[in-house]
Amino acid sequence: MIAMLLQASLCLASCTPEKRAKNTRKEWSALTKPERLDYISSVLCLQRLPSLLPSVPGSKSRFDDFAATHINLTLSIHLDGLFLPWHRNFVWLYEKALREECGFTGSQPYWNWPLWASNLSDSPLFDGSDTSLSGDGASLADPQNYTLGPGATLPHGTGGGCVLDGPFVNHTMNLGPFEYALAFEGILPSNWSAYNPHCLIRDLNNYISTRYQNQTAVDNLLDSGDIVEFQERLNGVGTNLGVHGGGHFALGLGLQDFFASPLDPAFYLHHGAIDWVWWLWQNGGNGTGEENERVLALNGTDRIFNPPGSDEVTLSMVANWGILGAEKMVGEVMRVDAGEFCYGYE
Ligand SMILES: [Cu+2]
Repeated sequence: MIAMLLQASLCLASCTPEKRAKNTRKEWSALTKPERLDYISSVLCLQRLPSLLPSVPGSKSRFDDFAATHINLTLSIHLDGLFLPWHRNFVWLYEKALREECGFTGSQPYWNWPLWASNLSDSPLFDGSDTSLSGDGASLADPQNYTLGPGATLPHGTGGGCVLDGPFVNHTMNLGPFEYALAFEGILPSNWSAYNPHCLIRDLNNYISTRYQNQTAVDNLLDSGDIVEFQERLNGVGTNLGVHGGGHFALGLGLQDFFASPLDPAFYLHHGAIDWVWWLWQNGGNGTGEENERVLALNGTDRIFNPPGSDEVTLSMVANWGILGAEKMVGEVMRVDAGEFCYGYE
């Protein structure tokens, strides 16, 4: 019955190969400079548009509305069964806002981690030029190691302070920051919506990206035999950061913030890449469409760390994106060529 309902709703919009080809998401370096500038100016526009979330004092712009929604839902959308489908629609809603509210004419780009893993500041994404998303932060006088857990630390990178150059040098993060441990304790602070302006920080960290973002790690992820294995290799186990955590940690405390990381525009290229590898993995299964068991494969609940008592995620579970977009069934966001989606990757 659910499958039939999904089938019916998915068939409403027809995603032809031609339509999909026009919506091809590319790695940042594959974009022409005018395409990069179009994306950057659209993000800057979203950062200027007034917030539609008056209940969140710290959300000052449409750009902030996305981070505020993510903060509010953090404890249900990470390290669980909702993680992949929720973020797929989140990035798509962001792309849609860039297009519809800021005149963006391209497709959401992504960050192909292994290309730049050994030298992040060489990446066209983080080289600090006008066609980057800004570069490293100022180096700190007394940089501290990052703590992953008891006895587990990682070295700091080359920055850590406010970004020094590029288009987002004046971008202000208006919400947070949140302690890393809060997510593990399952706590959303009661003052999460407070206005707390601070600069955009970055700490480019080649040690972390070399370790977690290399081609072997990505190949290993794509070799996962089932969704359980895929999620483990994506998110890591114990103090292994996995490919997902690696990308967050490799950019410093801003991206390490479980709650407020979408305040850095780089979030959407990292999560564009998460969506890209999920799509690659889904396509690696046998059969086409929903006969391919990977396409609708889910694992986990609707609560961080899948605690007992939380609800197992199913295709008919309804997920929400706050004011960013309509509620959807999880089954409506599993395919990039069905429902409201019609995009591909190259
Ligand atoms: Cu997230």
